[in-house]
Amino acid sequence: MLRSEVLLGPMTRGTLVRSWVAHWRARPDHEVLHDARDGWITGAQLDQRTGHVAAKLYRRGVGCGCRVLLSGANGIDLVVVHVALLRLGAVVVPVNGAYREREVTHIVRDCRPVMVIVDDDAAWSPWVASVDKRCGVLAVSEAAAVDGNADMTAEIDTASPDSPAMIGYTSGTTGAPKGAVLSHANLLASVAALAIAWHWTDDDRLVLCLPLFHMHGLGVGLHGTLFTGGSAVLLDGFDPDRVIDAAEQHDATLFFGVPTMYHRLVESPRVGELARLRLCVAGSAPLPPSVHDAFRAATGRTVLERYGMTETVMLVSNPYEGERRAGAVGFPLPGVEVRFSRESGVPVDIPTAAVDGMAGEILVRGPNVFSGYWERPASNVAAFTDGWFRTGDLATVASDGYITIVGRAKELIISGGFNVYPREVEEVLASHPAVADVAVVGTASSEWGEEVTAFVVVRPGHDAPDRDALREFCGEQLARFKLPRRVVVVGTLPRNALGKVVKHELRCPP
Ligand code: MCA
Ligand code: AMP
Repeated sequence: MLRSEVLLGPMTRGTLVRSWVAHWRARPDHEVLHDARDGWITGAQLDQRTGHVAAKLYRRGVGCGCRVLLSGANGIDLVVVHVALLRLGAVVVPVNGAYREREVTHIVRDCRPVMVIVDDDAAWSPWVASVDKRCGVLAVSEAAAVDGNADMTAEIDTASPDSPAMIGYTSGTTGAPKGAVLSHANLLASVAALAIAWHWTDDDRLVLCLPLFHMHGLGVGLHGTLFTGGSAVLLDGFDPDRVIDAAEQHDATLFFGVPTMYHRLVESPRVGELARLRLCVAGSAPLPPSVHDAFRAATGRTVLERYGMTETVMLVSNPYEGERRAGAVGFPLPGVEVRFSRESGVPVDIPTAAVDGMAGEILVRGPNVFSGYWERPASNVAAFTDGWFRTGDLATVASDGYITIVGRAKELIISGGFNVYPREVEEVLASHPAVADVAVVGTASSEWGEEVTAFVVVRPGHDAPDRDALREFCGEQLARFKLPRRVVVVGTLPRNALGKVVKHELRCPP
């Protein structure tokens, strides 16, 4: 048996919430989470408050297996509601608060939640009602409040490991956002592997500014903190000074961020102060080696880059001990198996790929891997081959086993760690009266990694719309991070014999 299996086995029995509750009861006075409004909350307080909120939500109709959309700024209120829902056995559907009507109604229509809990409940109420009038809409602050009814009880912490805990909306390799269903066991296995790989313990304290509506902030940052029994300082947004101040004031040991955050940190004159941290982890998009090197030069700390996905949580990581190689993502995490599909159709394992050095699509299997997309039987057939999930990411393996992501076989732009599906932006742009044809691609950007760029063919008889006009038009329907940062007007789009746009032939003017 592999060492990792020996280590991972006992840690992954039970469910995520039961592992958290065990910590809170073992160390009731331990300060677990901090936010600027409420200060620290202890394990005992979290246990009591999440139990109370679970009972309150139960009385409002949220039961085991019910889907609930959750969206809010990072803070203890949001965490209390998230944990309460998981303790109830409800299925949390985390959603970006920047989403507009089109994006929200797609998700509501798709997963049919019984309740939507969101910071901006006034804005979202009519959107939700336009799909389902019976679905309740509640502000996060209201849901998280303790309302004095001490008699409230509900059956909690009884969800089985295989029951669904979260549905994360993502595009998969093609198409519109669909819900990746993750079980309690999937989420537990993921953080158990990270605790081993990153030597993450109850002595650690994380500065957590990643949004809690994506897997990086939620499934890694928050769940890992609660699983290890450590603590986290929650920041409601990213700013280099706030991260550095929080690390100092709270004696933090860990920071997790997307490459755009590291890009901004290395530009701060104070970045050297992050030398106090034990471990800095990057992921969600490739960390440019120049940023990796600049961070090390300024702090003496070597960023540990890892690779993950909503459907699998974390997959591959640079080693904690040993070389953290710039530009590479490292080795499969404990319990995770990786292989590569090849054009021949015959998949190869890591040693074979390390010998031939050829790129292939990463396939993955393990206790962390989701079971499929919500109500998408056709997508699920395409997403799995012989039980292995197709990531849509292309990688090579070096002779010493380090995996490097070299590209994507899926249509996806990653801007500042947020995913943008070109088709979604194309559909909105195509509905503009002056746009005859459009293609959206990601172009290289030192700050954002990739920038949303639209190539537009103007409809005869119309003036070419400028960038700001198109952004405002799209902003009615799409979250602002999806709006094109560059617009290039072209005469025609290059198309192949099947009429499909040949995107790699699109070139931005210098
Ligand atoms: C904000 N804006 C963006 C982005 N973020 N534009 C493009 N790409 C972005 N990522 C726009 C806003 O719409 C706004 O535009 C303007 O920038 C300023 O907004 P602000 O909120 O002040 O931006 P910021 O605070 O500077 O945000 C940058 C950020 C943020 C902190 C890097 O994007 C962020 O938190 N990214 C992390 C995303 C993440 O957690 N990804 C993990 C996915 P306007 O002025 O027009 O309104 S999970 C995943 O990928 C897997 C599992 C994995 O491996 O981790
Ligand atoms: P999401 O769909 O938001 O879960 O984003 C997952 C995708 O982010 C992966 O399929 C990769 O394309 C990308 N990704 C995550 N981490 C890395 C990394 N370290 N290097 C390159 N790409 C990454």
